[in-house]
Amino acid sequence: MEVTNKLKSLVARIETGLDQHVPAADTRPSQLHAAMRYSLEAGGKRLRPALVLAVAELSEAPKIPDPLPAAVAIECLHTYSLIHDDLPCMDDDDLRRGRATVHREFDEATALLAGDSLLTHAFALLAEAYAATPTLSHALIRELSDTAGSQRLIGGQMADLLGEAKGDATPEDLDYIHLNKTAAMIETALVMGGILAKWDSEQLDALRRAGRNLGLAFQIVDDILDVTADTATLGKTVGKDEATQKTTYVRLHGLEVSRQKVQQRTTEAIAIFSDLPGDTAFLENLARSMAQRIN
Ligand code: GRG
Repeated sequence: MEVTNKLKSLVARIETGLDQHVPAADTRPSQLHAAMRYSLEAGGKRLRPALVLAVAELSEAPKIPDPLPAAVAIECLHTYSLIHDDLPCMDDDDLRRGRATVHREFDEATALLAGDSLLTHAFALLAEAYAATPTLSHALIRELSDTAGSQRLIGGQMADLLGEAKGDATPEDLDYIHLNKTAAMIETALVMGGILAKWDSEQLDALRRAGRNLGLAFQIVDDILDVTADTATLGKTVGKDEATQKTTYVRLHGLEVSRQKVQQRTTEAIAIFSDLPGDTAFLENLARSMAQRIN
């Protein structure tokens, strides 16, 4: 199956999973649950949950647990980070996933609480859905909580805010920010898939290395698109990095070198994928198609 069709079928499973595993919009208090679903249901590429499912599918173990709740959990956590990132005290954005941001559609307090609830729900889901396999449940919770914590996702966001305030982030600062703010969640999506697939620590390390490369490529693509794409296509405000004089890969290295870096990181990720067990063609093609967003 070519990459688009396979991705479509994974995304369809993820949409069903989100509907099944997140409280209904009319659950009391309905304003909170409606706001959680408003942001989740706005769409998004569903890259992280698709990676969880795609890696779990590579398993050659006789029977593995359903990876869908884990895929939903990572999308809930990712969506919380986007809602909070858009708040006036952070990036102060009006548009996300082609819709008004949650604090614009509802209000700031509701957006804050909807983010908090999605974050908490991610861990509740991992605890509940895998309760029959406590070692697995623990491994997934540990993986996701390490990534979402103060030394990775939140730490990367903090460094980003401080770097933005300084306006003079170095290439090392920039790598620190994006290894933690962007690559960490992509790395963890792959590793959660590997944990579900019952892979050993060497294979999980390979997934981490692939995720690091894929995640940095993804961020550089994001920086390039902020300069070259339009708001309607991306569904979020473009040109913001330039307007806020933010340090980005494009600002530090220029468009051409940034494009080369995307290619290098993508090639590295593909090489690691190709050494994994099972049919890795989809993962390799997905990495290629992510890089092609800038062509
Ligand atoms: C608030 C703790 C906290 C963290 C925020 C995710 C994030 C960290 C900030 C969002 C801004 C940004 C550009 C982050 C870099 C990672 C990135 C490109 C996120 C957007 O991911 P996509 O493109 O979004 O996969 P969709 O909407 O497709 O899910």
